[in-house]
Parts: sequence; C-alpha cells; structure tokens
Amino acid sequence: MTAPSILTTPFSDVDPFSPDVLEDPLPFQADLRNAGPVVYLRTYDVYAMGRYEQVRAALSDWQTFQSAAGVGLSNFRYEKPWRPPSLLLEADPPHHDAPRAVLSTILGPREIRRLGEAWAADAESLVDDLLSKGTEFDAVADLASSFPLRVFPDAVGIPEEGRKNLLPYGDHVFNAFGPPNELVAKGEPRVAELSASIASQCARDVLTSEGFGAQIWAAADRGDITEEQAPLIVRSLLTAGVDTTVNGLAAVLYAFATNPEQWARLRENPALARTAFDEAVRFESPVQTFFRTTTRDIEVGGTLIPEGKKILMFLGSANRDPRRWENPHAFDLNRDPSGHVGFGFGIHQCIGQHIARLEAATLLDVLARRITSIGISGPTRRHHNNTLRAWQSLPVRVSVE
Ligand code: OVV
Repeated sequence: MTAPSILTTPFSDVDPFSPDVLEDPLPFQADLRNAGPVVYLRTYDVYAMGRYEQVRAALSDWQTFQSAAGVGLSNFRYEKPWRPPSLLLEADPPHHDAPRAVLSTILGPREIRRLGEAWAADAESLVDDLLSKGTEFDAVADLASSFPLRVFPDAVGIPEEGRKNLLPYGDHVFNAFGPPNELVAKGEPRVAELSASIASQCARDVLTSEGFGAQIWAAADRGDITEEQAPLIVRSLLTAGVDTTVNGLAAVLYAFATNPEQWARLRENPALARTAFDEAVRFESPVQTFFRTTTRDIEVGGTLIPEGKKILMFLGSANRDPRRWENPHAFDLNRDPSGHVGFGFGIHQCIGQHIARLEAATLLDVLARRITSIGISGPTRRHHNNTLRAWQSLPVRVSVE
C-alpha cells in the first residue's frame, strides 16, 4: 500500500475477498489501518475504511452512506439485485422505519426473555447428550451450529422441512455481498431452490401461531406493515439469524479454547457470559464487512469520496484498531467490549443482537457449569465466506467434573 500524503489517497491492489485474506484477514487489516483513514481499493473501484473512528462515523451517517443501493459490492442503482432487497438491511428511512419498528419490538430484550427458560433446558439436553458420548467433539457441528438450529427455527415458527436449507442459504447471501468470485459461483446452482424454500417458509399459513413469524403477520393485520412486507421481514430473520449466531458461538468457543485462563474466569463468574460473547464478537467479528453507497461528495480523513461510490467498511478491522482498543488482539473478559461495531452501529445495528446474546449466554452458562477446561484437540479449519469470518471445524477436547 502506498503511504498517505496530502495530495493522494492511499490505494491498495490487494483483493480482500481472495482466499489468502479470507483465511487470515488480520495482516491485511493492519496494512489497511496503517495506510490511512480511507484507502482506495483498485481491484474493485471502492473506498475502504479500516479504522474504528471512520467506520463508526460512516455507520452513524445513514444520510450520506446509504444502504438502499445495496450493502454489498453490487450497486443497485445500476445492477438488478439477485433477490428482492431486504426491507431492513437494504433500505433507508422512511421505508426502513416501519419494518424496523415492528421487528425491534418483537425481538426486544423484554419480549424474548421468556424464551430463555425453554432454551436453557434445550442447552442442558444438548450438552448432556454430547458429553455422554465423550469428551472430544467438533465445537462447530456439535455446539455452534446445532444449538441455534435447535432453538431459533422454533422461535420463528417455521416447519421442520426446509430447516436444512437455512445455513446454505445464509452462506450464499453473505457471499453475494462480495464480488462475483468462486465463492458466489459455488452457491449459484442452488440459488433458485434455496430461495424458493426460504420464501415458502415465510408464508402466514406455514408459520406456527406463537413465533416471531406469526407476530410479524399480526403486525400486518394491525396495519403497522403491509401484507406484502410481512413475508420479506420473516425472510430477514431466516437469512440473518442463523449463520451469524453459528459463527458468533464458534467465535466464543474458539476464543475460550485458546485462552484457558479466560475460561477459568468465566467459571468463577458465570455472569461474565454476556461480556464474553460481546468480546468474542469484537475479537472475531463474525460479520467482517458491509458496504454503503455515498449519496453526495464527502471528505473523510483528507480524501474526497465522490457521490455514488461504494464504501467498504471493515467492521472486523475497526474492532481491532489499536487507536480505539488497548491490546486489541487479546480476548480479554476484563475489558469492556461495548462500543464494538461487530453488530454494526446506528439505525441498522443488528436487530437480532438480543437473541444472539440470549443464545450465547444460555449455552455458555450450561457449558461453564459442566466443563472444567476446553482446548483445541486437532487441526482447525476455516470456512471461507465473502462476508463472514467462519469456522468449518473446531475439534476440541473438554474435561468434566
Ligand atoms: C444483517 C443481514 C444480513 C443478511 C440479510 C439480512 C440482514 C436481511 O435482512 O435479509
């Protein structure tokens, strides 16, 4: 990368979506932060932000950094979106307001509290079954993906068939925010089938009468949203609610498996479970990046970004920016991770974050009581995705009392 100067914007020819960077994005992110507050990525003709200050400022200024032109590389002003745009993620006020208000009530911290007790029993039986089979297992397959898949589809109220499509669909959606590379091509053969499966699960008559899905349809009956909006809002839950929590749980389990003294701290004080999860979201940033599009010329850190340009915000890099975080590369339950941008920031900040925290706290609570130590027992494997920092496999060995 070139050094910043008054006359030129630093640029980079690195492809942040290449396999090497996806395997380990940290060196690239350090270069990006060091190159300047804004770096032009010549590979894609986009402007990148890797520092906390600018990422957070851009997330906070939805008027200048719009979402309605898409939050991936594709610019919806010129390119037809591959699926009907999300009414939440890919919308700005005023269209964004009603869907956001309806869903944030349904997923609010008080509203979801009742789920915690049922989920605790689910976590208990999942961990019981797992430990009865032995003390070596895969923390991704056996915990991080099995727990959300056990509790979340029931909370939404979708039928049994089609649940197996949630992770593959999410994986493709998060790939599709990136450039049309091999990861996107790999998903393309199943797009029609998976999209149809997800859409069929959003219909009023297939949803159970109690879940989030039914509550979204009830909001349509009240006139808070339209009947056309309801199924797309259910789709947002099914799209954004599974791969994210799976990788958030994988992140916290990996962080503990590689930081045994932090596991000991959690066991001493199980109330740290929520802090631990947010610290893991900061540390690993399961959602690494999102784009915005400028609605006007704007100067950021000495660079004039023209109107209509795509801006790539590196949430993961902002969450490890030494300008903001002391010892950013340490997973540390002593720190206050609040203010991290792993859930975004501003009007689009993750609407499911309370669900994610409840899932994580419920599972960690059971694990912390049963497992005295956890460590990596074999080769770990990343799963590459254009947006997600994900794990394919985390072999662990645990000790129990
Ligand atoms: C945050 C997020 C990720 C992916 C999809 C959606 C949201 C959506 O609303 O569909």
